[in-house]
Amino acid sequence: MSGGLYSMERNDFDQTLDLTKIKPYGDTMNDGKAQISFTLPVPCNDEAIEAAKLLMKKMGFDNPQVVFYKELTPGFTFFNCYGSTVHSVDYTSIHVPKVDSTIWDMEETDRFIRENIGRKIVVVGASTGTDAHTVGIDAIMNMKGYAGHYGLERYDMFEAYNMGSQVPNEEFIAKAIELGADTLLVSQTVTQKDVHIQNLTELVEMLEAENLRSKVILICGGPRISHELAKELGYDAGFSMNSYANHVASYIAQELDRRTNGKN
Ligand code: B12
Repeated sequence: MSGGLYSMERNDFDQTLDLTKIKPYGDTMNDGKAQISFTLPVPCNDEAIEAAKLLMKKMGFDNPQVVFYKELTPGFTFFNCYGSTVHSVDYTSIHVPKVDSTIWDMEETDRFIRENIGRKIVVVGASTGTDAHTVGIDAIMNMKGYAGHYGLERYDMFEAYNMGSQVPNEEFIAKAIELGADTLLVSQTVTQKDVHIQNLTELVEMLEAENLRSKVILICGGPRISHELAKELGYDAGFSMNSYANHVASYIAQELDRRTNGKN
């Protein structure tokens, strides 16, 4: 389409974007439209639908609409709702702490380790505590990797040991001592009732008690882990969704180089 009307509309549309007050984009800029899903612990009936809409209003959504609902099991109703949020955020004031390293591919990282560390880096990883999710730690460590990124087992210059899931912190530390690990990789997926915080904190405390904390690069990862949270909990770095083996591998190589060779 080459009509002037279309380009004019695009122009008007773009000019309404104010990065200090961003809202969800639905059909038009600043309409604030969002889709929310939740379950209410009440039977599936008209009163449940009304309750869902009232809740949406209390959550700051104008014009709430229930677009899908279904009984999950007697006494529980699942909802998909749409609404326009009245809230906005100042995008320009946001600062997100990030892992400080240059991201390399597998070959570059191997070459860097060979030239600057001069030996293989020993990495022990596990999904610890009660956490049974293995896919995240496998994605980072397994030979075949994930989404086109080979895992640490594939690297020439990493000695990678994946202990799997539901590994108690005591066993994890014992393995790290046995293998003389340079780096520990912890995966935490389940965050219900803050179980990940307790578990991640316990590991740091146990490492400190063994006088090991400062001797290892301690890294955690998972869908709800951020670098900021990881630092708060006493870890050196945290990795979240869309992170791959080469991200963590480059970080480990550069961090170990900083520590071993005193570089900044
Ligand atoms: C598969 C799965 C399961 C399987 C796990 C099988 C297995 N062998 O792993 C089973 C059925 C066992 C399971 C059980 C449970 N699950 Co489950 N599960 C999932 C599911 C569908 C996919 C998770 C997954 O594999 N993602 C793919 C991987 C590649 O992504 P990832 O883990 O985020 O990993 C990436 C990054 O986070 C990062 N990363 C991860 N770890 C690490 C570590 C390091 C060191 C680094 C650097 C990076 C890194 O790198 C990875 C690649 O990018 C999710 C929902 C979803 N769609 O995500 C729910 C989900 C994770 N499960 C959930 C829940 C609640 C449970 C149960 C508690 C359910 C129950 N009531 O019993 C149990 C818990 C069991 C236990 N004791 O842990 C919730 C978690 C909610 C929360 N925040 O707490 C989710 C989100 C589902 C939901 N929407 O409610 N689950």
